[in-house]
Parts: sequence; structure tokens; C-alpha cells
Amino acid sequence: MDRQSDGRTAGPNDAALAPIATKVARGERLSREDALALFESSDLLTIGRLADRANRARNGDRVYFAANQHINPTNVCVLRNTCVFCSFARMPQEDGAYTRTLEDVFAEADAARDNATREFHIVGGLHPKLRLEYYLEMFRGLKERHPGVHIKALTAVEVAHLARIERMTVPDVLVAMREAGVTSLPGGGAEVFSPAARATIADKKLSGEEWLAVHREAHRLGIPSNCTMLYGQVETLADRVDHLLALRALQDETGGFLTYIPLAYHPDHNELGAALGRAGTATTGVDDLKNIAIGRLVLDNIPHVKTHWPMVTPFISQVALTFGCDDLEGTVVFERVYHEAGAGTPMWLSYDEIIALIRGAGKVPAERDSLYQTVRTFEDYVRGASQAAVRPQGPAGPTFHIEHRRSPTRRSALPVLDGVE
Ligand code: V47
Repeated sequence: MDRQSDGRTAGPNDAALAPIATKVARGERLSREDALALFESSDLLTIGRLADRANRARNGDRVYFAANQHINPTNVCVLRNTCVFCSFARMPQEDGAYTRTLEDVFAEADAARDNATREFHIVGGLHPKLRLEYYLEMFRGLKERHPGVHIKALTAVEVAHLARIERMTVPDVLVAMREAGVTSLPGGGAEVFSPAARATIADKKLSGEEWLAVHREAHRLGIPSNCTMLYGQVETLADRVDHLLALRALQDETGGFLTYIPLAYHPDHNELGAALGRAGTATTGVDDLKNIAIGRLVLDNIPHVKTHWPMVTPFISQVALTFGCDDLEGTVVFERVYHEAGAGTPMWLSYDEIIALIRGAGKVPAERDSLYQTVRTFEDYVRGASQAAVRPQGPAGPTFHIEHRRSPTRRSALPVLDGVE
């Protein structure tokens, strides 16, 4: 319980949260029932206060961000017709389908030369013909050109797909990726592990057990990874809780997860959004903040919780920093997955904007690499000092303008490059 300025203690408005507050104060693990009570409660401020407390105990006032660049080599995906929540994927011959040649990828990554980039975040569709060697050459080429930049690449779904088409084992694919320069795996593809929800939104995607198995192997090989949950689609509150508990159980076993990122479902330009009649609407601010806070409270063994500002807006992300979150993602530079799904947020943020958001929340910014090693602090940082250095080159470099997420959405004009069919 927190002490108010008049000396009284402020307890939860929702009595169901009182025993949970006691557990959080004692640093005790929350049960399945506790997690469900948190999701069922509308006492947002108490949930946020508890999560803030749990976060402060770990991370103090520090908020991380990365100077990162997202790269999506292809949007061609064999799951195009069955992952009905996704707006990014295309069939090979479909309008808007693209696959980058390695030269195109290297050219896009060259934006990093003028920027202070420390991480490439590389994910894409499950292309039926792109072989493992394409990716390994990409990683080797990026490492050669940008030796100081970490490569966080390929979701568990992509790793399992490559293992299947190459007739290799998952560990062998992971070892080859590591040898080619990959430092960590991103957390995508987890969606929600519930078989019932998965059957509705991602019927042919690898199962929750299989997703966890790929991460288990990565951790065993010394490759850390992130984890996610896609919320706001058809999942129940119990599905969310079970998903978090499955992540927590794997983390107890391996300790390999670095950060948890709740991902807010965007319903535009995808079959699920149309079927549910939800196009033009998105998750609510309350749900976004609850998912951050409850993630922090339940995942007591995962060091960091990240808010992905392209999905929930920089404004909600800033508020999330006092709801248990200690990571504001990064500069991003080219965001495609959510912008295809109707996100009205900017494609990128500059150093100045990120630092201003973090400081505006009363927190202390720290730039990190993929492994959460601090690479820069900003005690003497003066606004504008690095603006020119991080302004991305290329098609997605507008002047900074935060649009509200529910402003009229549009399909982003993606550069369609010639390349592999
Ligand atoms: O797995 C796809 C989600 C994920 C939609 O590891 C959608 O640091 C909302 O995982 N609405 C990919 N979400 C992105 C991802 C990620 C993002 C930022 C950081 C990290 C990290 C990982 O995007 C997919 C899926 O869950 N997604 N379509 C949609 N319409």
C-alpha cells in the first residue's frame, strides 16, 4: 500500500486486489487466480501502481530504448490465408507482394551509416522459396557492413519454417543463424497460445507448444529472445493469463527471455477485423495499460517489459512508463506490420522525441543494445544534439508528427522492390 501525503494509506478501490497488493509488497509470486482478478478488475490506477512498484524494484527510474531499424525482407507468406489477423502478408503474385534482393536489404540497412543504429530487427513472411542461405548471407553481409550493430532476427515461426523447408532440425538452423551473426530472437509469432483462439486466428501457424520449444532451444544454445502476446483479438481473459503463465514457466526453466512485449491487435485491412466488424477501431487505452501492467506483475522473472509505441501511440507508451514498463522500443525507422493494419502512428521517432517522452514521464533515458547493455546515458544531453545524426534516410523520413491512432487510417505506400519471386 502507498502512503498518501496526509499519512493515510491508499488501498485498492477494488477489494479483490487487496491480497494481490500484499503479495506484490512482499515480492511474492502471483497465482493464476490473481492474474485473472487483475484482468477482470477496472481499478486501473491500483493495477498501475502495483506494476510501477514491481518495475521500480527492478529498474528504478531507468527507461531503455534502442536506436534500432526494422527490416522486413519479404511480405510473402504461406500463411497468408490462414493468419486472418495479419495485414502484412501477401500471396506471391498478390498486389503489393514484395521480396527484397540482398542488395536491396543492404541498401536499406545503409541508412544505419548516418544514424546511430545499434540493432537490426529483421522479420518477415514465410516465403515458400527463400532458403536459409538467403538469410545467412543477409546476416553475414549486414555484420560485415555494420560490425557494431546487433542482429535480432527471425521469429520462432520463421525458424521452424526454415527448418522444415531445409529438412534441418531447429537447433541446427539456430546454430547457423548464430554463426552468421544473429545475437537474439525477436518475440513475434506467439500470438496467444490458447488452441481455441489460435484455431480461429492462426489455424496453420505453429502451435504454442512449438513456439515455446523453439525459444527453449534458442535459450539452451545461449541465444536470448523476447516474448510477446497479441491481445484484443478473440482471446478470453483466461487465455491471456494462461499465455503469461506459459511464458513464466519457460523463463523459470531457461532464464532466456529478455523482455516481454504485449502487442495490441490492429483490425484494419485484415479478414479478422472485417469478420468481427471491428475495422477502424483498436484496443482501448485502458486495455493497453492493463496489459503492460499485468505483464509486469505476472512475469516476475522476465527482466524487462517493453511498450511498442507504433501500436499503441507514443502517448500511451509514455503513460505506460508509470504502469510497469521500462522500455520504449526505439527509433524503429521503417515500421510495416502495424502500418499495414491501420496504425496511424509515425513510422519512426528520433532521439529527441524518445528522450523527451521518457523525460516527460519523469524517467531517466538509457540507450541499450539488443542485450540490454547500456550504451549511452543522457545526463548532459541537449535537445537537438543528435537529431541530424538519427534522421533516417529514405522513404520513411517525414518530419515528426504524432497522429492519433484513430485518425483515418490508410494503407501505407510501401516501396515495392524487384527481387525474388
Ligand atoms: O507476431 C501481426 C503481430 C507481430 C498484426 O521482439 C499484429 O522486440 C497487431 O513481434 N495487429 C510481429 N499485431 C511484431 C513483433 C515485435 C514487435 C516489436 C518488437 C518485438 C521484439 C517484436 O506483430 C506478429 C503479430 O503478433 N501482428 N499483425 C495486426 N494486424
